[in-house]
Amino acid sequence: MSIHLQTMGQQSGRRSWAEPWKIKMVEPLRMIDRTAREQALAEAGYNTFLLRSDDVYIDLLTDSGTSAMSDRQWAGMMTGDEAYAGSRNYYNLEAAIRRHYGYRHVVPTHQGRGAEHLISQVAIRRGQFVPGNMYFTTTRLHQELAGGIFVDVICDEAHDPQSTAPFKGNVDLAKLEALIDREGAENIAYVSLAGTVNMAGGQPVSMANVRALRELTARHGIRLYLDATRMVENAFFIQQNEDGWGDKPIAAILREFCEHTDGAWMSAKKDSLVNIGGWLAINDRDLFEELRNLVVVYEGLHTYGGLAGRDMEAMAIGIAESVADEHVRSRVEQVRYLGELLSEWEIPIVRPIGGHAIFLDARRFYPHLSQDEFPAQTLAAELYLDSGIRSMERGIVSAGRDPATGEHNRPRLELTRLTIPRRVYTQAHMDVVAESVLAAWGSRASTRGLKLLYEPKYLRFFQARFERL
Ligand code: P61
Repeated sequence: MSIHLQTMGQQSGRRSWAEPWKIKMVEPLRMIDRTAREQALAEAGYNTFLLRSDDVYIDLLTDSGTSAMSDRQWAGMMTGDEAYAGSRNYYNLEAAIRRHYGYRHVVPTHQGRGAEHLISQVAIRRGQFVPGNMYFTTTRLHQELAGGIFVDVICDEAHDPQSTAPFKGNVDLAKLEALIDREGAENIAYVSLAGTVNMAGGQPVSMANVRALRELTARHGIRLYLDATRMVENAFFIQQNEDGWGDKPIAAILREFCEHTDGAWMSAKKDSLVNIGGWLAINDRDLFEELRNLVVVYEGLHTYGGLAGRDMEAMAIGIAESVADEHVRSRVEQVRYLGELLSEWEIPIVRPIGGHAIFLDARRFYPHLSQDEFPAQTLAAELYLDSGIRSMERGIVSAGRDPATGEHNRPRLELTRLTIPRRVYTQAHMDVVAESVLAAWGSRASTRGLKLLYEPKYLRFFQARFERL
């Protein structure tokens, strides 16, 4: 194999550009030696969630809450108004959400799953169906805990890591229509649409698809709610790859997309560049009244929702920063830089390259391992052993068990996610990561799988333990 590196610009057939920021404060990294890594991993039950972060070198577990805040966000923290009720920072947050997402009523929550809990409790009647564009772990769990039955209506291409369709997050409207015909519109709680589909590899939804979805759901009187967690990144893909959007700013595309939906929930720990925070926003006044009543039971008063005033201020500023075109471009293109390097070395990853992470196709790393030997969990362990890089399993462990039968859910996708925090790592870090993946690829034939020793009841991937086979 001839290996030749290409600059970011060469990869995209144009002159290079650089991050639209410079570094003002640094956090030293530490790398422990191989023997110490072997011990740390065994103690963590071969689960990267159970490692101490002090034992991690480059942390690509998640892009959630791991972004670097700007000097303006830190300055905003100092203006925190920690009043129990009516904090000024809440009103700043409300204004930022109205301006950039366009929804009328805002309920803050401590993070995304707090919002998922509230919307699921209020909008789902026991036994109703909740169609969505592939499941997300916490989203589906809250829907199920509220008595809902999740149904995957994403397009077939999403389940194929090698399909290069540009909008693999799209809902298959025929699948949705068939569900409505079969079960009746009154038995559909709402359609749960995620902007960039995390479990599919960060794949976007097109503007054409959300418009058509809006038309279909409106015809049946069904509500359409958006998981806006990485919707800014979705807007970037529309700008780049959908006809008619190339000259529109990200901010305008985001607004237009949201206009086709009735409300949204958000984990602001991703797109919005904060370490903690979330919200729920909705246009319907009556539903809002119910939500803002429920938030006081589980999160906190409706003007803080489990957050400090300073956290809401950082979020309000982060929202405005997050929609700047040059920011989004540099964020998504850094992910792409890593992906193109790996592709050039013929390492199997999910294509097209998504917005927040590179997803390694663990089935093609380890064709000799059955899904019960946890190939993606194994690959995450191998990367850590090689270099101290932390990644995350997104396969059979993450998919959990069928609540009705108790059997493993068996997703077609068996992926290991290298998730890139925003504004944190440099291109040199990406090179180090790529070389570690290459090392794991080189030793793939002799890699043995894992055996599951323990799994907790909810969201098992966070706390499950394994041993080497
Ligand atoms: C992540 F392993 N994501 O990707 P909260 N919707 C979407 C998310 O990506 C999301 C939430 C809602 C995480 C953190 C995490 O199985 C896992 O603020 C599209 O985390 O409560 C979170 O937002 C929930 C990691 C969550 C996981 C669940 O890394």
